[in-house]
Amino acid sequence: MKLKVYAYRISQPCRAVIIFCKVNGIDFEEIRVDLFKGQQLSPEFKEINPFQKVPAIVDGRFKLFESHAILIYLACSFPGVADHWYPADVSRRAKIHSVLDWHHSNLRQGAAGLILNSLLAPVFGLPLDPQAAAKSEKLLSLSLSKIESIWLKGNGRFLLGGFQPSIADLSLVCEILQLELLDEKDHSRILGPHKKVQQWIEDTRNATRPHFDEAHDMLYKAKAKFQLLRSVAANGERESSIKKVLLSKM
Ligand SMILES: N[C@@H](CCC(=O)N[C@@H](CS)C(=O)NCC(=O)O)C(=O)O
Repeated sequence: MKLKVYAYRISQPCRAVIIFCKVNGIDFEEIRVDLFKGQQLSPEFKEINPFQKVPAIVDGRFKLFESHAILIYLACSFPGVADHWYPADVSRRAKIHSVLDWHHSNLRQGAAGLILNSLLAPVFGLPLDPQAAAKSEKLLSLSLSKIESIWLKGNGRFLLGGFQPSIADLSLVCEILQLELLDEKDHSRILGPHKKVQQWIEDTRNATRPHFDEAHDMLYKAKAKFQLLRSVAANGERESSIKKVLLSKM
């Protein structure tokens, strides 16, 4: 039976799983769970992930959620996945786990917190929260500095000094790509100072082409919609307009 991937491509961990499957020739069926329509809350999806979040997979009778666990499972159980994605060497593996664990309480909190509180909250029935957005931006900027000074400090092109990407590169780069939804000024304020991060994003994109751009297509469409919204909506209308714009077909 074909692997099933439950995903919505606006979600960064979903994009990481989809890109990984495509780059490694893993045959899968993508099942869209539209977060903007609340499909993750359906009783059917709750049977697959009781936490009602994407991504999740079903492989035969085996169900799994949490993108990092999914990437590790796929790397270990599907033949033909190149070693650099999740090396057999125990120390290199452990270093990858160390980056992935750090990611969840640092980069992800910063980037996802910023986008949620400054842009997406109304889609989930929540108010925008500029104070929470500012706090998230601080954590995000600090996380980007740490990535540069710790994991990208050597001559390698990828995290931990490698010349080929691992699942950690994919997970972290997909997280950062959601910043595309910000307006140009905020995007350059945050990413502009981090030249090594910018180069690493490009290297990861190049190493996973054309799947990287294809998986991000929905994000770029949402970006274009937000740009339009910024140019037409006065401040007062913005929150209700965000929801309308994102619920229109992507
Ligand atoms: N740590 C989880 C995060 C999963 C997650 O937060 N998914 C979000 C989309 S990025 C989601 O499904 N949100 C829907 C909701 O919270 O209702 C992973 O890496 O898979």
